[in-house]
Amino acid sequence: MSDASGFPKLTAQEAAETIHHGDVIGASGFTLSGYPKAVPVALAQRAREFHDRGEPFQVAVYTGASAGEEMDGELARARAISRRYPYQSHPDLRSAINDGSIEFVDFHLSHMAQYVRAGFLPRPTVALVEAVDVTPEGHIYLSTSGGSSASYLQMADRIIIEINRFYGDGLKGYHDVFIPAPPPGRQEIPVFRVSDRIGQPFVAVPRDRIAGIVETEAQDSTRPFKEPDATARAIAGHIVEFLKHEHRQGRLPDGLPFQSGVGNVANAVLAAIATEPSMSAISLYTEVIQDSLFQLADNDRLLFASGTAITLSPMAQIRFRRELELFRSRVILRQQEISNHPELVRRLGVVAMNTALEMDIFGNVNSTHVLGSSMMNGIGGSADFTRNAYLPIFMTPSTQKGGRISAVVPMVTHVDHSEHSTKIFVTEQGLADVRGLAPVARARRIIDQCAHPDYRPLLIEYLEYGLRHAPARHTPHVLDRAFEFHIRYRETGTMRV
Ligand code: 0RQ
Repeated sequence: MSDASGFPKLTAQEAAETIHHGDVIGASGFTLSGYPKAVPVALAQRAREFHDRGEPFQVAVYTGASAGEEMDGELARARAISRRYPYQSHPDLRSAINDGSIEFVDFHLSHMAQYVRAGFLPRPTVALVEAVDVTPEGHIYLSTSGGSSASYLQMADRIIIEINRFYGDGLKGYHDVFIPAPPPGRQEIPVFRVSDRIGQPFVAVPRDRIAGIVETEAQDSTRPFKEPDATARAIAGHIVEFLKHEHRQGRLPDGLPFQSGVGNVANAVLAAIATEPSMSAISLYTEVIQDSLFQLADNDRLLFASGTAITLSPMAQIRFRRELELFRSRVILRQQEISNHPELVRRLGVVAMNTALEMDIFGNVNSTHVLGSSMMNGIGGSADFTRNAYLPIFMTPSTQKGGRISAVVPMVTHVDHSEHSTKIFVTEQGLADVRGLAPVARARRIIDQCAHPDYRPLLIEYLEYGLRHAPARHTPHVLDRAFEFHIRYRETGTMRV
């Protein structure tokens, strides 16, 4: 049977049968949005059948970022993934990575497509993408995420498209697909305003590579947002006060766009901007557009939103579907290489707000590795933005696990964002602006403003001890004590003494 576009219409199972052990799948999907939802489930089943017969069946999976339960959960549990790049957030996939059975490489998201095109990574043999439409000439209209799909689609031998009818044609026109030329011939990427469109609303592929179409009608399997708790509200409050202060000082020009990471705290900060009477309307130049889009729009605070994915809670997806026409002129979805591009982040003057697992007194940030070895999600786009932002902000609650873990530690156990990139730190305790401060002054400010009172004396004692005993006073670390918080946590279950 064929679709109106002339391509074979397949069941998910038939599509999965075209995928073989050893294939490299370049898939759509970015932070639980716009990922394929039917074929991965059938592929997991196919892998289990192979394994039951004692035969190997594993594929490498590249995406934009994290995919939902139907893909990352199913494939991980079926032991169907050999390698996974460049970001994930599913608990079952995470545990397979941490038990060493899946090779995971944690890339800066802006690098992924270029690395694949350059041949640094094995070429995708199959592209598996979710779209809302495909035309007979092979123009594919992606669904809720851009990710790295355009590059995967252009490189793969075989293309399988899941046409998801949940949003329908209303989502057509949201994407702006642009792939930069390879160096050394590359020119500037001509985005000068957040709203600039520079490409096509579809990905064009040779039609003979489209192996078939699978129809679905399913929402992205996101979770509802929690109402911001007191900690999230306090963090958001400090950031809003700081932004107002910077504006009054003439250091924060009107019109700079914001990037905000994923999660409840990030969403709470944008919600606070939306409801603060003295803030003016803002643009987003971000990777993930979350529910705060609506709060900004409802409060007349949204100028424009550019991202690579629109990741909405289940209720917000229903609202978005209803209001697709309304938002069409105010939202662009780009490829992640463009949404996160250092050139553009620097040019546009993005104010970047990301979340840390832990930060150290000298300003290094760990966003990815618990106790230095367990992968959480990945660096994602946080460094694409932080390193190049006009103003980079890191936020986190000052403690975790009922106060047993301090987010401010003497030395982080893994460095994602070094002291050279970071500038502003926020916890519910307060905000530390360390611009221009040398390491010791920076440490005093971070301890004073951000550490939980239970941990402040321990951190001050470490710093003073270092000033007396470290080999140098510039960054007075004492190597045999630098991980004492973490070691104490491992041995006693708390970082407290
Ligand atoms: O554990 O799940 O058991 O409750 O980590 O922490 O406080 O719920 O915070 O969901 O905002 O995630 C950094 C992981 C924060 C995320 C991180 C434990 C904590 C909890 C989650 P539980 P919270 P969030 C845009 C930008 C990197 C990528 C990025 C992230 C769980 O923001 O992945 O920024 N960032 N991308 O208890 C041990 C610590 C801990 C800790 C927190 N110090 N030690 N456990 N936890 N701190 C998106 C993309 O790029 C795609």
